[in-house]
Amino acid sequence: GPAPESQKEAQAWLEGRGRTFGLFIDNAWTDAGELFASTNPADGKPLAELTQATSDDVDRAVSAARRAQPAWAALGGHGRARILYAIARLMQKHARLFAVLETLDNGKTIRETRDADLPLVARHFYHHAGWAQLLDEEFPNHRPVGVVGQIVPWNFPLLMLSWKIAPALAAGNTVVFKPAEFTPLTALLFAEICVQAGVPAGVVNIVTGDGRTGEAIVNHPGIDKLAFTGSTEVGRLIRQATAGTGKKLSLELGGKSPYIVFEDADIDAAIEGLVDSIWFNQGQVCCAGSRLLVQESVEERFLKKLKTRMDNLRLGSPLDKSMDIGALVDPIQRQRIHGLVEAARAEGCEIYQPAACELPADGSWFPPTLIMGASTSAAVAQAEIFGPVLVAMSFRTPAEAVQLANNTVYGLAACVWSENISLALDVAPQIKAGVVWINTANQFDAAVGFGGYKESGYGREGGREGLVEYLVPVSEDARPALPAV
Ligand code: TXE
Repeated sequence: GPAPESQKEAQAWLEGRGRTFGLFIDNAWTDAGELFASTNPADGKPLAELTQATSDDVDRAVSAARRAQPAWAALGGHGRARILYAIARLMQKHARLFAVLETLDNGKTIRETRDADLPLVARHFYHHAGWAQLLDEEFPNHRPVGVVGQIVPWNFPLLMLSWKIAPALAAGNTVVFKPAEFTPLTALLFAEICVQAGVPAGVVNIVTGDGRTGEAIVNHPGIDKLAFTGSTEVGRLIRQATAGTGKKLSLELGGKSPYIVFEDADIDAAIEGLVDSIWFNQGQVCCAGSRLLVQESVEERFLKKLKTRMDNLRLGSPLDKSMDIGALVDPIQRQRIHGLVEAARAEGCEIYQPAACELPADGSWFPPTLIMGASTSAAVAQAEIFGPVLVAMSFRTPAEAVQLANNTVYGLAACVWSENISLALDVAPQIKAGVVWINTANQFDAAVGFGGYKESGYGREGGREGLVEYLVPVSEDARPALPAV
């Protein structure tokens, strides 16, 4: 596993705070309030107690953010860049502690937190430090939106934090941020990093709690913009709640992304890409390639190889760095996924799970699962499962592949595998998805806008497009008058 020192460091960090946390408002910790627990999903044991922030707490956080915003904007791009670079460097310095803490709280493997999440988090802060420096030059006729409310899910707790907080701060906004109730710990460690990096009081406020805290943020009149990543259902509620309020809104919601394999694809590479696409983070990924569309002529060969590859996936202790598959975030998710898979079985689908895959006795686990023979309208073929469950379907022609790919309410991501680049380039733009990867999967970069179409939401995160979400054009009357000649 990871160096025992990092594990000891994580435990020491929790113990040092008495395993009980208040809220981070105005660069200070409040006393703990009504508490809820966050558990380690790999063994079901409690890790820490967190404060359920009330509407009054949210009000205090928003007030702090409002007081801090003018000075933060006035600091200028270079001043903010200096602080964002400091955050990036501190994230790298403490990357192991963050990775272990994230793995303990979320259940995802240490290989992922160490090799994927943390490097991308640092990259987001570096990238947006660069934007802060360029801001005056690139966006002379824009100003920050003001105070931003940000609500994220539990699947990439720290990475989603960086996607939200880095561009908001670069653009001169201040934030009230809420991590998901299952995975609040790395956000609280991040609060300490902000203080060390010299973030002024009130610029970053972190409130923990469940959907009630989220609603208090959404409905607060002192919030100028909301950025939400989570379920389509809650995204819809937020859109309704903010209609007519003038609040700016960006939503990154669910997905049911197609993974298209043509008969001339490099099959071995496509299998490895698929493993990454659907079993990375136990399939709890908004852009997971959860629908395999494979050309009929190679279907049998592909599925045979896929099953062999599934047999070799290692599931177990997330802190063991040789593991491919960790725990699901919470038993609630296990129950939900189990229900969907059993419904498919009852409808006559064939279900494949590696025979040798033993699940640990404690904690919330689900084996890698392949569902075959589902109709295109079946729940497992249409609903976001958000677990390690792949649904396989076949097609005959490129036109049919495109039709099936677009046959959901979502439009977040897609993969196209073919050695015929003309075919791939012809098919890709016909798929209504925010990102289409060709002969690869799960490529992310802070410089590239990420987001969806249809019920996957709107707005982009990352790069120039993502930054614009945190800016508004300067109104005519706010522009300095031209000097008289
Ligand atoms: O999401 P929620 P949950 C999907 C996925 C998953 C299902 C449920 O299918 O199984 O949603 O997950 C906060 N106002 N995705 O329940 O509820 C909540 O506290 C304001 C896909 O965890 O959307 C958390 O911080 N906020 C998705 C955040 O919203 C509210 C990632 C997300 O929680 C709120 C997550 C309210 N009324 C779930 N209710 C993806 N595609 O990335 C809850 N919250």
